[in-house]
Amino acid sequence: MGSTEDFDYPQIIFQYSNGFLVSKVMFTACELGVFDLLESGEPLSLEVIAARLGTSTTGMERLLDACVGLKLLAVELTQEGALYRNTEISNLYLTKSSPKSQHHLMMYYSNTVYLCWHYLTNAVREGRNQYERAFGISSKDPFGAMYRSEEEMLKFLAGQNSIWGLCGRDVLAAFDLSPFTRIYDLGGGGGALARECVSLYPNCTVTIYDLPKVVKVAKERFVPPEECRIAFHEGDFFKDSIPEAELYILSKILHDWDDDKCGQLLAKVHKACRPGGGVLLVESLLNEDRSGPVETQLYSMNMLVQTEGKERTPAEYSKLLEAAGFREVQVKRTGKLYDAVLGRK
Ligand code: ASE
Repeated sequence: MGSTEDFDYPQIIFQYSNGFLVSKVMFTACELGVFDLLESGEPLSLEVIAARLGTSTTGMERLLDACVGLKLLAVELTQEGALYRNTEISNLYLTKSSPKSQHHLMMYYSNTVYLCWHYLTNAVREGRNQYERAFGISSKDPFGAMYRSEEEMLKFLAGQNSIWGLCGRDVLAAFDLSPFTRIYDLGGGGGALARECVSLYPNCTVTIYDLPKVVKVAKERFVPPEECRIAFHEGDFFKDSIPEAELYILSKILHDWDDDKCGQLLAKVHKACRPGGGVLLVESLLNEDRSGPVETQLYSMNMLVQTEGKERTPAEYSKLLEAAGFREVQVKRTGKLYDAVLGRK
């Protein structure tokens, strides 16, 4: 990096300060349905797009141009004027109907996560989540707050599900899980990871263990009934019993809780686990020296504003697992957002 760029003109500072403007442009284009409208491939004019989406032309022109700058749209000048179309990346990831769609995650970030981040300063001062300030609801029970309405719960579950379309295979293939046939996905939510698991390992059955209201919407909205290798178990894994299984998947669960709660949960899982079985943690891992990856550092801040947890290093997860009685802890980084840690009983 040249020193001129670093110090005479602080490009990176402006880039960072514009970060939230960039996010909001992408979220807004998703929310208004710009990428869905352009999905067919036929390029459309500003006037047609604004009319079809029921927006002003003044606002839509600004939004479309900014999306072109961000490479989420492409523009071409023709005799009839400017025509806009999706780029390959927006077609794949930002349209609702694509199998790899991240649309629901974008909506969750835009309408929930964004509001909590408004109070990041308070979160750092106080060391706790900001549900009270952001939504006027008690933050004592983070999932009571996150699932405060069926709509909020659906947005969260759909958002989480979309991530497994991108990272699910990698985290499940990080270790050979074929010896484990009876698997419980604790806090399995919308079930997308369970579906990846039964598709990758033909001899396993996966039981999604989650709160009754989560199981209800998972059955109604996310897991088709013909998926006969997926079962459900309604319960609260902190309060209710955990049935015996060979493998427990805890995917993005420990990052929601402090060390004390993680210890309680892992001890309970260890007790329930068949000898020779194990536990698979799916989490975004910090480097041992906490120097990165920056995505994980940012997610850890998100856990501060939204939950009681944090992102951890492999050594921190190993320590939690070993304290609960698990051994032979192995860590596999996938190179994507989520990594895998396996412990054995
Ligand atoms: C949780 C996960 C999330 C609790 C709150 C959360 C996310 C946002 N808010 O367990 C998802 C994190 N982001 C990605 C890309 O996975």
